[in-house]
Amino acid sequence: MNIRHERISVLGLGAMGRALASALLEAGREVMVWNRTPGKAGDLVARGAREASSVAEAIGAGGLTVVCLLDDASVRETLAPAAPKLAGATLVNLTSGSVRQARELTTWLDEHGARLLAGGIMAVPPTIGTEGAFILYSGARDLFDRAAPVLAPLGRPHWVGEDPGFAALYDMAALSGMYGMSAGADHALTLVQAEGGDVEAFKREVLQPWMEQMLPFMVPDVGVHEAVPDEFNPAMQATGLENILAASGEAGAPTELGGHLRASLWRMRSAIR
Ligand code: FVH
Repeated sequence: MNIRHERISVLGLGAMGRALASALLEAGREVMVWNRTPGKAGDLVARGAREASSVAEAIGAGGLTVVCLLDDASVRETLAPAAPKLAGATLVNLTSGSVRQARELTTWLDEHGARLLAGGIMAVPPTIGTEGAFILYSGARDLFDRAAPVLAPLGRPHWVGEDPGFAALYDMAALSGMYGMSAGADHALTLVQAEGGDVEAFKREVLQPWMEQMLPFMVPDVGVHEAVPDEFNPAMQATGLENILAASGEAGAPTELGGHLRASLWRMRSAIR
């Protein structure tokens, strides 16, 4: 197979779908695009993409079909009318969804004679195709081996197993980690502002250097809650978390913003008992 000339169809031209199609065009791939609402393909067509008039036409163009829509329901809604044309097709679903949804879509496509490589994008539209971007894939290894070189311009391909649900599993888990950090930063700024601190100086001079200092320890040292090591001193950490929650109460921060603190407190208290 000539990788450069592998045909790729992209279903979905939202912010992410457009970034994917753009990176593929940039890498010299033959790209066909489709979007539910017309009028989003103009710049891509000007750069050499062909616009399909139907989902079936896009899937029938041969090669890989990358699906990047809002959610699982929109994927099902989009693929259902094209079901009779799916036999022999290879789809790569980069739409966010759950483990169960990925497994069920694999089964449904299999029943229609098509194969699925499930994916999870670890990037945002502006970072697609840049050095840090990577994409999780799960499903049959031979599918991954075929698709990875073709899709490499989107971000480093990383296979996480045969179970089609695993790309979604690792994607959701990694996002949970990211939102945890973001919630922590959000709560921190709320406290500083509520008590009259200089938010910009705090961000620049305290929060960012502190988070940068701790990040290398956070992931390697974290464990599941049953196994908080003694050297973590869970009793000390529980007292510390109670202090932060008390400070949060004094500052009048919304209770919901401290959810990550209560989760950590629960974890430390569980480890003490
Ligand atoms: N953007 C991001 O930062 C994140 C990064 C990580 C991965 N996500 C996931 O990527 C999927 C698409 O996200 P998006 O950013 O492209 O989202 P939108 O710009 O909102 O575009 C949504 C597209 O989905 C189409 N669509 C929605 N509903 C339907 C439907 N019922 N039938 C067919 N297509 C549908 C929509 O079409 P239209 O509104 O233009 O007609 C857009 O093409 C998503 O899973 C993220 O979680 C992105």
